[in-house]
Amino acid sequence: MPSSTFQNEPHRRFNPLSGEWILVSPQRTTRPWQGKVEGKQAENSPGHDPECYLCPGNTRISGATNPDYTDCFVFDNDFPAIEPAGSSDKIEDTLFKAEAVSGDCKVLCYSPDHSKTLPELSTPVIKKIIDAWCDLYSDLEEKYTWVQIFENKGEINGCSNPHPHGQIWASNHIPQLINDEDKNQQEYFNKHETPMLLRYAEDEIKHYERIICMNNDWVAVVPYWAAWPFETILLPRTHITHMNVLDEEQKSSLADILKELTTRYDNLFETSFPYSMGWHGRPANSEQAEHWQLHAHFYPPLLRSATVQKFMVGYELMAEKQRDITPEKAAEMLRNVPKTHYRSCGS
Ligand code: H2U
Ligand code: ZN
Repeated sequence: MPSSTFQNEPHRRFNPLSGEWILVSPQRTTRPWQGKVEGKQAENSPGHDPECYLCPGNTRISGATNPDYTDCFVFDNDFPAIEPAGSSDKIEDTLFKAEAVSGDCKVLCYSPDHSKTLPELSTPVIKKIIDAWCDLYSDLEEKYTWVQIFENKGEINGCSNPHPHGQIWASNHIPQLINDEDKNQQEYFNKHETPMLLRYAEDEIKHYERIICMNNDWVAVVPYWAAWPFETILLPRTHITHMNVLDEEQKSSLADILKELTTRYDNLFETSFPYSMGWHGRPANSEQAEHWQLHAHFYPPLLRSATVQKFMVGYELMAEKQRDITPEKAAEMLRNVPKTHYRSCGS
């Protein structure tokens, strides 16, 4: 939907994927800021840090030593949030319901180079990360119903280590947000006989105003219903239910768009842009999954500079999520920055 109607007045937008409403207050962007100012993150880390738990050859907290890896490196999380040997215990009480969980937690180091995050890695290296995601997904979906691939980047975001890495948590239960997306996509599919996010990508391409970048296979947009200021969703342009069905060409074009999107993020405030990103696709062993469309969410916490953070507090915690700048304005800002990483300019 083109949104010229609501560019300057408070309004709410509906997120059909999560089922939530979001309050948008574009008139508020001129308010003064006297709150917390985050310190800029350290910019020049070494290629190998002897103190880093994730660098090749170093010893982790558990005492295990990392091999001298040269591509991606996967290891079992030394402090897993979910463990393989869960029981099947349940508490069925109406007000005190609980169930046991079991699963597996892995850490994926993207590269041996401690100093480079995703946008500064080459596309062949990013393609290897995508291959690693697919391999981990196939292994884990044999045993678990949900495989969550994600990356939490940046100190401001609570990430414990600047070494480029992501995580994979697999579980025998479908987590809450996935359950909501599953239900909403199913309802849409039943009514319209087409996957919601495939139709959504086609519509966004027609409107163009929220597009950041695209190629033959993928499109990155600030969703119409974005809650975080520079939130994006990365969508395939054809019907793809989950990661393992991507062919080589789609993986290469995914590497290209991941590099471009994260480069644009870094260039926006000339900082290593923090975010939480993660992949959603059809749950493992789904009998009927035509309603699912693979996608990645990026939720960056920054608001208006490298040092001013968006806090989801107050009204957001008590009532509903709220944003000031419109998704259209955010998309325009991301579209207008250069495609070449600011740290590589002139080098
Ligand atoms: P972040 O993505 O939030 O930085 O987390 C890194 C993960 O790496 C975290 O889940 C694990 C932590 O448990 N880790 C190890 O398994 N071993 C270590 O020696 C350091 C960190
Ligand atoms: Zn490191």
